[in-house]
Amino acid sequence: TPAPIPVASRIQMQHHTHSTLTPAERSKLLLRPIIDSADIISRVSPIMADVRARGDAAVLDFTHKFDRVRLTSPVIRAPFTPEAMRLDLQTQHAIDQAYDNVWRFHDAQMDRTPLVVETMPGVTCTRFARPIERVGLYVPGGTAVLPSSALMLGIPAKVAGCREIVIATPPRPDGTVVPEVMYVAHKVGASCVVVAGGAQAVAAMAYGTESVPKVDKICGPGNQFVTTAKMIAQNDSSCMISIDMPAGPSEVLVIADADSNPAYVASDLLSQAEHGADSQVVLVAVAMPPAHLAAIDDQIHEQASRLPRVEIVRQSIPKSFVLSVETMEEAIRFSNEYAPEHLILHTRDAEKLVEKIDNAGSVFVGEFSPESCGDYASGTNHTLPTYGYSRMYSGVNTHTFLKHITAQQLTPAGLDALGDTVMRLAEVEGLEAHRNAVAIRVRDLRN
Ligand code: HSO
Ligand code: ZN
Repeated sequence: TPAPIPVASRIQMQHHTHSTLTPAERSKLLLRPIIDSADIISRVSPIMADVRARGDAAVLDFTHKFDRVRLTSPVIRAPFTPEAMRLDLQTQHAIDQAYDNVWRFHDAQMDRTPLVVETMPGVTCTRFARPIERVGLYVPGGTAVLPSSALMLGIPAKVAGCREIVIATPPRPDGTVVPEVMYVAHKVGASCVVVAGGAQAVAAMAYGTESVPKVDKICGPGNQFVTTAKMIAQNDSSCMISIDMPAGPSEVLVIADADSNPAYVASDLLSQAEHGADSQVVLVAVAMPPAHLAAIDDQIHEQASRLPRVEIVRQSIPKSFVLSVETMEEAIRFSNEYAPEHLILHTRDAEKLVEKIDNAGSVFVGEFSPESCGDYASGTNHTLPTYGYSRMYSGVNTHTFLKHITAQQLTPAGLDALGDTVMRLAEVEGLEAHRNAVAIRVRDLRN
């Protein structure tokens, strides 16, 4: 038998048993780590103010300072050169297939037919969608290159019909942008790639610079600086932009029962844990025999030890936890309260549980549906609400890049029929001009 692994180096999640938790302990498990937003705001605000004041020069200075690259222009304009997007065939094929699936799913979401409702005879209300004209898509760099994020943002923007798509992403040490991102930028028809990251990239797209187009909406994941910059820009009426959603570190909650495959469960937990030291990973184990739980623990340690990003996992896994519950109802209740970004169901009859899910960014049903497929290529979007925001936010989708306009048309008979109601309500509110706008017409109609 192999020597036992020293406790200190064992990569292991914390264990809790639901039935022994106090209400306070249970509430604590539902919380995410608190982010010190005041500190981040105080660091991000001056960067944004500087980009707003000095434009390109400020962006280039921050890129020099934070990415250690001296660029001559912060923008690569389309058409992009073949060299900038040169890929091996296998990578290109993988991107193409992912593109097709994500396109298919997001194209099906497109709102092409106006809604027309005659609410009463002669009163017709309609609603129709229009693309947001100019959008800025932030594609993170950092510890991993993420061309998949360019796909997940660029495809719905293109399906929606946005007139200008701007992609921002930090440079590599040599000052170039990874060819995978350039290739996706080309496929989605981006007008330019802003070669900058962090708050400076968000500021450039929010305020516009000499070379960076000002956009109407900024979408995409990012670290706390990017997220804070998006929030600041959203609250600054001088730039008038909206954002997709607030964002925190990436998360997964796995519900597994005694039927689950320990190796598969561990692999899913680790695929999330490798994202960052702050990744949130939760396993809710339903009526699971101790030996089964131990097998999952062993798999986590063994698989993690072989990962190139084991040092990240070593930080995220010990902050993560397993919660043992007795019933599936308890598991679902906990998951709905936690409101995870990703929910994976490693249970018997997983598809029957889906209707009980009230809060989650995206659900992965059954043991052959790893989160990785949704992260890259099955068709669903991977830009999802974290931090419990799946209670009230949807993930990025085609509607993220659309807004709806309503319209109405009343016939003379319709106005005659509705007029008294409107006039009475205007009277109640003491708004005589409102009442008059109807009265002046019905007087003609009724004479
Ligand atoms: N799981 C991440 C998305 C991603 N994974 C990108 C791999 N690349 C947040 O949903
Ligand atoms: Zn992922």
